[in-house]
Amino acid sequence: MTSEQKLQAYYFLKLNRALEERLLSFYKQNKVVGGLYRSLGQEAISIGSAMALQPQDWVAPLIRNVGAFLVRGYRPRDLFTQYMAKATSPTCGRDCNTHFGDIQRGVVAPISMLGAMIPVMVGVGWGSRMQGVDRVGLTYIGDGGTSTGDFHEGLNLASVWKAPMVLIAEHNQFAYSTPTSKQMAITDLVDRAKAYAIPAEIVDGNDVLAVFAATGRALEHARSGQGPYFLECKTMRMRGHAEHDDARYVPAELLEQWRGKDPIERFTRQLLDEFGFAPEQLSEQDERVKVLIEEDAEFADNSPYPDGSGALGGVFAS
Ligand SMILES: Cc1ncc(C[n+]2csc(CCOP(=O)(O)OP(=O)(O)O)c2C)c(N)n1
Repeated sequence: MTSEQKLQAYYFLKLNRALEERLLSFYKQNKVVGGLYRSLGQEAISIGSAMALQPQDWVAPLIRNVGAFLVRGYRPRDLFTQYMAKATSPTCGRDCNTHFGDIQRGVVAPISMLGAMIPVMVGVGWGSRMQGVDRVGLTYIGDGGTSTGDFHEGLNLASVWKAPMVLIAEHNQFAYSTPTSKQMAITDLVDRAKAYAIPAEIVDGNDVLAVFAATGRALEHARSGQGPYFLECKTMRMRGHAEHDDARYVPAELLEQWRGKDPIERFTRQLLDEFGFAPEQLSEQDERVKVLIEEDAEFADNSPYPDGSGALGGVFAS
């Protein structure tokens, strides 16, 4: 990363976290429709990977990839209004949370079925190749999601066709309340990719620079016609599955251990101690985050709910 990119990464990490903290307040005020799924402790994965994409690449972010939406140009207000089902949201209140996208921004709208976006993004990569377009499809999966049929079918197809697809597995130790040890008989998710002859790397998911660099390698590999690439980002889910889940099944020592590896605190220390940034350069970014979050939270809070009569608009192609 250049110095400019490092500051940008810092900005997006802080924006990602501040956005979710503000959403938590809305949730406690009963203003969020449905659950609130957070990426606390995992922000470096979304930010580092999305920043490595080229403008022409397409990404399908999942529920814990709010950061990827931000890097692709969405504003906090888009997430606030989606979570609050407001008429001003990207789906005009028809759908919630991260179920939205825009092909113009290279964001493919995800659906909830775990693994389902993998074959879709294999198709994006393969279709682009057929059209002679330089485009890689990138998506994410949780550790639990790597046990689905779509994951295995998607990876197999990608490998056989050498589709330009990058898959980032966020190994955050738990699939809802199921620890990885009760989910699979292997320790590292990369073994699943290797079974399909897909090159795979284990990455420190709490290190934004490591994620950025590894995603760069993965994209380069896919872009050069060598086929898919798999990254396993080791991390920890620092909240429950969603805010309704108090995660009492997670051992306190495990959380404590990971608290010391917080990706934002760690990157901040690096910027100051290792890369020589001045504290004022970071506080300038903090101020930008604060102003934008306040402005967009107010926008979302004051936005109306959709008018029921328009519910069917935009559902079917005309
Ligand atoms: C095919 C499928 N099965 C079950 C679910 C319900 N479900 C949603 S998230 C989740 C746990 C996901 O765990 P993991 O893939 O590890 O991701 P994480 O939540 O830890 O980020 C489950 C079981 C679903 N959405 N899709």
